[in-house]
Amino acid sequence: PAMAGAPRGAFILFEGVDRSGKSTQAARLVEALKAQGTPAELWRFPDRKGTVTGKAIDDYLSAPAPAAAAGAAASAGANAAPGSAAGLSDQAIHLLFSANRWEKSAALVDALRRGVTLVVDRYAYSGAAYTSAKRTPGCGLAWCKAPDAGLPAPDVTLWMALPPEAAAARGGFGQERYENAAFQEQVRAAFASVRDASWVDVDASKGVDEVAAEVLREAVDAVRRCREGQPILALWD
Ligand code: NYM
Ligand code: MG
Repeated sequence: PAMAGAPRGAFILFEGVDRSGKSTQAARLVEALKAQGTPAELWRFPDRKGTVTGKAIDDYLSAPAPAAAAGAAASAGANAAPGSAAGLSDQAIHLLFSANRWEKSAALVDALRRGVTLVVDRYAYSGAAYTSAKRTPGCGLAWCKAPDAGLPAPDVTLWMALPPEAAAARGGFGQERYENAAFQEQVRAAFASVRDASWVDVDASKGVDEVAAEVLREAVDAVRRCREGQPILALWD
């Protein structure tokens, strides 16, 4: 761990639709940073293991979604057993995803202050994009963003830009809720509404090595800015 007064680590975030290569690139980036002597850790949200909310979120995501139109496919299973996370309302699951981040926020800031660079796979932008894409009455963008306002903000957000055709060609969606092409396109549109000054576009349709090189350039730049004293900002404040 770095001594008090040592430069802080950077909060490097990956965002994108499912299958855009976030997890692959995040893992590679951590290794690349460590190889050049930058202490780095891989974090991901939802954090399914190290939190009290993680198990409920995992149950919700792995419960079979009701088969129907895109909107319905994203909604809660109406026939879920009482007490099961599978049947949570869109509002309740949204707040659990947010709480899952708040559970880790103090540890996140602590790690940054100890000089550890955090490479994070999804965060509050995913939260706002996935829930607002459901188009649930009353759950517009402002409602979706409110519970995450004040969280530590990323120093750079790497948007894994992948055209719909390229995403479709990758196919191979898993069995989780939200993993269907129609809903993913609604999510993509919602992401466009939440982008901010921290965002940098990465062409995720390129080969893995090319993407990794571009990602590393942006990450090294963020690490340098943080070393030079860029403060930790609050999200959406
Ligand atoms: N997801 C993720 C949300 O709906 N809200 C959130 O706040 C976050 C962080 O969880 N399809 C969704 C997006 C994903 C799903 O994430 C699981 P992953 O990275 O695909 O395992
Ligand atoms: Mg996924």
